[in-house]
Amino acid sequence: MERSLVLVKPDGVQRGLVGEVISRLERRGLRLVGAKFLQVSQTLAEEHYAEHKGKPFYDGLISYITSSPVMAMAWEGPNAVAAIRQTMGATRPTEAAPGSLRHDFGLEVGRNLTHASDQPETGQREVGLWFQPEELVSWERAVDKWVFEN
Ligand code: IDP
Ligand code: MG
Repeated sequence: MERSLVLVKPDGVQRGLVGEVISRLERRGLRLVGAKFLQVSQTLAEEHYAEHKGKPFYDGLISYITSSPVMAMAWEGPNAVAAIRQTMGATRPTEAAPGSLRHDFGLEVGRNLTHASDQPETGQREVGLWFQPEELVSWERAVDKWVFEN
């Protein structure tokens, strides 16, 4: 089953949107497999955002993600990565589709509320970076057969 890392970033936590994010993902039919609330270390932030090192917004991005606690989660489902990125909306809130989280709650790219993995392989890697294997729960829901075709 495809997995994605989802972060409610410091602005989302400070604005009381953790429940909103979880609610939208649950409503979509995705299955939660791990969750923790943490203050992100400099090391974890740099590893997580390694692909952006050297970009003009990199330093601001690292200070943003380490500025206040985040809610880190692992979610799974068929096409989980694409589904979750669609629910979050485009990186820039003013380009995000109406009804998406970043559209409905955001204005600026540097305060865009959430992170979600961008490819299935990234999802595997990022879930592995943020969670120990024993922190992830494999489970089934009675409703799964009504949400997942196979
Ligand atoms: P994503 O979060 O939608 O995957 P990425 O391009 O991977 O977007 O960028 C990572 C994060 O870096 C974005 O979510 C946003 O917080 C921040 N970011 C991206 N581009 C800019 C920018 O031009 N200015 C400020 N922050 C940016
Ligand atoms: Mg990204």
